[in-house]
Order: sequence, then structure tokens, then C-alpha cells
Amino acid sequence: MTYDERLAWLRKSHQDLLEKENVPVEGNGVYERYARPVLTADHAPLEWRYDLNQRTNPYLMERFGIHAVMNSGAIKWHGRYVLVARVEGADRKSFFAVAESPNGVDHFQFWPRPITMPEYGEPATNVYDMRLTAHEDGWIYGIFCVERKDMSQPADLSAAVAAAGVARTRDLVHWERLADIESKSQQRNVVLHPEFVDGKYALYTRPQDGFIDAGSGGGIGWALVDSMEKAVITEEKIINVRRYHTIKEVKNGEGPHPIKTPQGWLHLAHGVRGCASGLRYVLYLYMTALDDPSRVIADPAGFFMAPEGGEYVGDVMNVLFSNGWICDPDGKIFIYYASSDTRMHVATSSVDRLVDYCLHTAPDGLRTGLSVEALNKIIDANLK
Ligand code: BGC
Ligand code: BMA
Repeated sequence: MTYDERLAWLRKSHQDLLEKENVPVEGNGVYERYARPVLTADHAPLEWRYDLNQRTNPYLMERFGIHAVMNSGAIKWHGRYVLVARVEGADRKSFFAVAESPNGVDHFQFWPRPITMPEYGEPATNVYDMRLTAHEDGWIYGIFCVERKDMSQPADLSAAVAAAGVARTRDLVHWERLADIESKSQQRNVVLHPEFVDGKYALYTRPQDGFIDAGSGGGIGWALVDSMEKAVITEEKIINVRRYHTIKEVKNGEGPHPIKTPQGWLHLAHGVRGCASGLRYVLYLYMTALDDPSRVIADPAGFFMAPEGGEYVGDVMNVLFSNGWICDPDGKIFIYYASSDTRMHVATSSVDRLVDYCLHTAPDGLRTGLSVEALNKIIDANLK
């Protein structure tokens, strides 16, 4: 192909991808997955990946590889469905970039530039997995993982330290970086609750012993802090515990901030277990009380979504991860989830259906005998 032919081909392929329509696929009644991923590395603008000047790039080759688009925060913004995606380059560094869609299920398009996130303290090696919260104080906050080399183990080149970075914005373009959250342990999955609780900011946390190991950090935590400008976690209580032989045996973490429903706060989280092929990440739901978002009132057993088909395959296999969902005023819910650290998908449901799921799925009895008992209850009613 000549330079001009190649450029025309690149532009057409990119445009075709952005214009592809998505369709829901009938499923188990809890939610509908959509047939196509909503945002992928191929969605990245050509202006990011190519030098489009024939003189300086005569072969029209890629100059900056975009490798994956995953774990995205989500927010409804001026009537548009907006994702703040974790975009990962071929160099394994990730950064944040905004993409928007008119309907939440297709036509997602990146804004012209990625987010330039100001640094705080020692510049980060990597940042990822932003949770967005439009807080009742009027700001939109983004809390994300900030990863730095663990300088106490200089010889171990994979030794890292995870902290929770905080930034706030009013337009998703200009971000004011605030102090990283101060906490006794490392923190990777911190999420800001949208309302004040007892006049304080409330955080879902995930204390962990080391960079990878949640270890003695028993699950998803809850902490109240006085300020987000310099958040200091002094006391943390575990509200959603990990247990032996469950989907969250190894670790778990809050997804996006919970959705307020008439029956309680609806939470989306991820659970991790270890197996011969590595860590398996699945999504689950639980609910907490309206008058105390730290008190669990429904805890359905098992996963709500796990990888299926092509979702299994990617950079980090066997992973579903979600840190973004959008609830429309009519109760429709758009669940944005990434598969295998590679691409973004959407599934839709509604407040009524997800609350019904939480309230009418038996909790985990923690042993096989009680699972069979729960199953027999359903069968007995059906065979009556
Ligand atoms: C990766 C994350 C991963 C974390 C723990 C980081 O280096 O970027 O995707 O969750 O390690 O495995
Ligand atoms: C981490 C998460 C995600 C990622 C997952 C699987 O612990 O924070 O960034 O999707 O591992 O690699």
C-alpha cells in the first residue's frame, strides 16, 4: 500500500469500529451482556498511535503502541455515558483517558487527549483503576491505585508499594491532585461513598499485608475521614469478609461506589481465588443498610458475573474486573466491566432486578451440604 492508501485504510477501519452497533444477548435474567466489547485498544485515536506526517513517518508505522483498555470508572455526565478508562501502552504503563457514548452501549469515542494527572510526592511508576464519585460536596473525585517501586527491597524488581491516590475535578479534564490517602497498610481498591456519613467522608478500603497479598486484611473495609484534601485512615472495620472456599478466598475489593436503592445500598465488588492457572477474578453483589452503609443486609452466594467465552482470553487470563457502573433515573443500570485486563464490556440490568437478585439468592452456607439444601428448596417448590 502507498502511504495515502494506508492512511485511508487506517481511517476507515477506525471509523468502522467506532460506528459498530451493539446488541444485548439474552441470558440468565439477572442482566444482559452486550455482544461486542464497548472500548478496546483499537478505539484509541490514530493521532495517539501514529505520527501522521509522511516526511517523519514514511512507513506510517505505529510510534506508540496502545495495548489494552480496561478497568474504567464510569459516570453520567451532561447526558452522556462517560468512562475514565485505564489505558495501557505497549510499555506496560497505564494512564487515564476519557471516552464517551451517547447511549452507554456503543459509539464510545475517546476525547482527543488522555488525562494529564498531576503527581503527588514521589512520582508514580504506574496508576490504574479509577473509581469516580460525584460527591454531595459538589466535586467529582477520582480515587486510583498509585504504584511505586518498593525501595526497601532494591534487588527485587517486582517489589512494589500500592497506595490510594486522590484527585478531584469539575470537568474531567483538569484534575487537582490531593494527598495520597494515609493508611497503616497498603491500599489498592479504595472507593469514596457519595454521601457524607455522620458529617464525614466515608471510604470503602481494602487493607492488605503486601503488594499482592491481602493476607490478614480480612476483606472490604470501611473508614470515615475528616477531609479528602488529606485523608488519613485511622480506624478501619471490615464489612465484607473473605472466607475459606468461596469466590473471594484470596482477596476482594469494592468495585464502583454503591448505588442507592429504596431497599439499601447496592454494591458491586470483585472476588479472587487462586487456582492452578493463577488468580481468578469474578464479580459479585451485596447490599448494605440505608441508615448504615457499613452494615451488610444481603450477601448472595457466589459470583454474579464470571468470564465467558472470549472474555477468558487476554493479557491476564480469567479476570473480570469492574470499577464503574451507571444508574439512570429510570432505574436502568449499565455495568462496565473489563475482561482479562484487555478490553471493556457492558451488561445492563435494573435496580429492581439486581435488588431482587440480592434479596432472593441464598447466602453462602460455606459447605456443600447447605448448598444442596438451598438447591433442594428450589426444586421442592418447582415439583410441588
Ligand atoms: C498491575 C495491576 C495488578 C497489580 C496486582 C500491578 O502491577 O498493574 O493490574 O492488579 O499489579 O497484581
Ligand atoms: C489487580 C486489579 C486490577 C487487575 C487485576 C488482574 O489486583 O487491581 O488492576 O484487573 O489485578 O490483573
